[in-house]
Parts: sequence; structure tokens; C-alpha cells
Amino acid sequence: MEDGLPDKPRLNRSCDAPKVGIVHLGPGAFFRAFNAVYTDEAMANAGGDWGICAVSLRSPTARDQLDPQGGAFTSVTLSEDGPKPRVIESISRVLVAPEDPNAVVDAMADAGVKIVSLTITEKGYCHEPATGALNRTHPDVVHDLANIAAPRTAVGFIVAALAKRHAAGGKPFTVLSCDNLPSNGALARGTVLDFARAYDPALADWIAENVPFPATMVDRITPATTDADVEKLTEIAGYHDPACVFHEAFRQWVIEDDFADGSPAWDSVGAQFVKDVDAHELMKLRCLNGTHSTMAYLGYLAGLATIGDVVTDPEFAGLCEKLWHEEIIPTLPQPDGEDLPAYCATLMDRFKDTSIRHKTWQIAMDGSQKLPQRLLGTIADNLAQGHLPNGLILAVAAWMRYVGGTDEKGDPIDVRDPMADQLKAADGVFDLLGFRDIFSEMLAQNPAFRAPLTAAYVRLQSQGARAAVKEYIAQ
Ligand code: CS2
Repeated sequence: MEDGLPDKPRLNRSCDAPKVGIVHLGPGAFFRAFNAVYTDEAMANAGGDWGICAVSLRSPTARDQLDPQGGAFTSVTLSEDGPKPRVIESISRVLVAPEDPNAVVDAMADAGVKIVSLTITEKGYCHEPATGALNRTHPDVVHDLANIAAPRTAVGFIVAALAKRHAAGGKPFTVLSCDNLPSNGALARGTVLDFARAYDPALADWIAENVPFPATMVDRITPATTDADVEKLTEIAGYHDPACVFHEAFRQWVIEDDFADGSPAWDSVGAQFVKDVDAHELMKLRCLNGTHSTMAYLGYLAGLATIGDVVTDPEFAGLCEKLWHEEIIPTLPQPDGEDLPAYCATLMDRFKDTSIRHKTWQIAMDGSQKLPQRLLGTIADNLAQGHLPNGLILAVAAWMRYVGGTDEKGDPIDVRDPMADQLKAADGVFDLLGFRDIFSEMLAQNPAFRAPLTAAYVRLQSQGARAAVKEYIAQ
């Protein structure tokens, strides 16, 4: 009897673990559905020592799920014609940083490691979302600058490991950010250099000259795994795997081709190596993540639990279409090989796939870290073009309504955000516009933004999200 599921074998790996060539920080559901899958396929296709040492910066959960299975787990592709499981074996080892930070630094400092990749979410960079600079007052950054031998942050671990490689006269590794941030490579580079300069300016110079930080655009809708998912897999596959991930079939990885010492043949399994990722990244952050956040706040307030539920509603689907065509696409450069209206039509199909239960509450998390790149940048560009983006402004008002912590029925909202307490304590629009980490001075002081934002907020309070959406699409 194991984990309450009698006589069901536990998944286990079928072959020896591949030699480690990548250390990955943040072994969550997205990493398993994306990086680990691409790398598994690339090794099967073209070989190479690209086994992954996965590192959890906080909780032991991933390790406790994966270790008993030798690092193997199941990727389940969801589609209208049913879930398709596949066992992934690219993870060779899992570490829990707080338990043994030294082991993590040593793993990253090992000469066989050529890439350190990251899916640590927006808040994992300890930066100021409005500027991108390292937040030097962040308690974990303060800690790491005083305790470089036992870091807590991704930035701290990267600098500690590079210091070791530099001291040993070794080659640098490539730092590959795979998070939803604009120019994520440059942002990771900026925070690492800010930290290194404060710790050891000579090391900072070496990093600036020798360490590549390529940018990436990553895309695959991957809801958090539920107990029902784990049971579903046992039903269809006949084994127990608490580390499994359920995700859509669609995937896209656009990678700036700048590596210190090679990479897996990800391009042989569909990834795109390009010179410049910026246009792809902006397209994805504004068209997909921008409407995701909009639907998360307005949908949640309207009592809609998943993205599928939201876009099945014609008024909310109309909201998405109007946002894309009137407020988002006009701000975007055309990425090579992409057609923006066609890209958005595919997004609507992906959102409508009801086999994927992607919770509005999950996407609503960490708004303080997500709003600048998903909504505020697009709003600023619209205003600069002399266009008033009422839909995107309504989305910001909905976020303000949401972080107040009470829904339209008067029930409490479980707001998850590193700034949740400060946001909840804020008294409405003007107070919230005072958070410089989120809103730039320029935007916050702009009357063309403040006035319609206040009106939208009042409308949400008095009429509710559904009525506000109805009014917007009628404009
Ligand atoms: C979502 C993203 O949770 C969220 O904030 O918008 O995780 C989204 O599903 C992915 O970026 C899709 O690639």
C-alpha cells in the first residue's frame, strides 16, 4: 500500500541517468512540461551529455516526488481526443538548496555543466519590476551578499558558482532565463552583474566579458498538477507518478543563439535558434500573457473558474478579440515568421481547449510582478500613439479590485503575491498607483491613464466585472 493507491507500481526510470550537463533552477510544472521534454527529445535525437540536475530553491516537494522514481516523470499531453502520457528521463538528479547550498554551488561549478537554466517565476529575480534593476533591499539579496557560501537566491547561486569557476580558471557556463519577462536574458544579466559588482567588482568584470545570457521566448500552457490529475494518470497508465505534469500539445521555444559551450540539439525537435528574440517575446507577453491576466482578474471577479470557462462566454471572448486587434497588435513589431492576427486566432483555439483546466486564480497570482510587462507597457505604448486603451485599463482596474481581497459576493479572495499585504492595505486607485515597483512615475502621473482607470474601478465596484466587460465591447 503506497500513497493510498494499493497495488499500483510507482513509476521508475528505465535506463541509466544521463551525465549532467545542465543545472536547472526551479523544477516546477512548467520546467517539466517544457525544458525537460525538449532536452529528453534532443538527447534521443542527437545524443550528448545533457542530463539535468534540477534544483529547488525553496521546497523539497519536487525532490520527494522525483527521487523515488530516479528522476523519471510523465508528461501528459492534453487534447480534445484524450490525454497522451509519455515518460521523460532527462532529469538525472534533484537537489534542495536550503538543505545543502554547498552541493548546489558545487553542481553548478562542475566543469561538465555548460548551461544553468532558470524557471524561477518573475519574482525569483529579486528585481524591481518597473526598472529591472536588482532590488538591493530584498532581504534574501541582503542575506546572500553577506553569506555568499550559502546563498538563497538564484542570483546568489549563479555568482557563487561563477566565482568558483573563475577562481579555478575554468570556462563559464551559459545562463539561460526561461521566464516570462521582457528581454529576460538582459534582465538576468543585469541582476547578476549588479550583485557581482557589490560582491567582487573584478569578478563582475569577468562575468560581463565571458558569460552569455541569451534571451528566450517560452510557451506552453501548463496548469498546476492536481491530485485528480495524478489519479487520472494512474487510471490510464497503470502506475503511480506524483511528479506528472498535464499540459497542452502546443509548444514554442525561441532562443537567442549565444552559448559559451554548446547546447542540446533543441532545434532538432522544434525549438528556434535566432539572432534576436525581442519581437517574439513581446508578441507572446502581450498577446498571450496580457490577455491571460486580463481574463484572470475579470473572469475571477465574474465567478469564472478557468480560462476555458471565460472564453466560452461570448462577451469575454469578444473582450479578448477587441484587445488583440485594437489595443495590443498595433503596439507590436512583426516577428520573423509570424502573422500576428493568425497568432491570436491560434491563441483563442488554445484558450478554448476545455480539456485544459487552467484556473483564473492560478494566473492571477503575483500580479505585482506580472503587470508591467503584460499590461502597463502596452498601455504606455497606446498612450504614446495617442490611443486610449480602455480594455487594458479595465484589466488594471480589475487587478486593483482583486488585490483588495474581497470578491463581488463579499467573500474573501486568497490573493497570492509577494506584496499581498501592502496591496490589500492600500486604499484604492491612488494608493496603488503609488507603488513605484509596479507603476512608473510617468504612467502613474499621467491624467490620460489615471482618470479612465478611476472610472473603470468605480464601474467595477458598482456594476461588477460582467457589466463592465459588456460595456467595453459595446464601445
Ligand atoms: C500564465 C502563464 O500563470 C500565468 O501567469 O499566464 O504561465 C502562461 O500559461 C504561460 O506563459 C504559457 O506559455
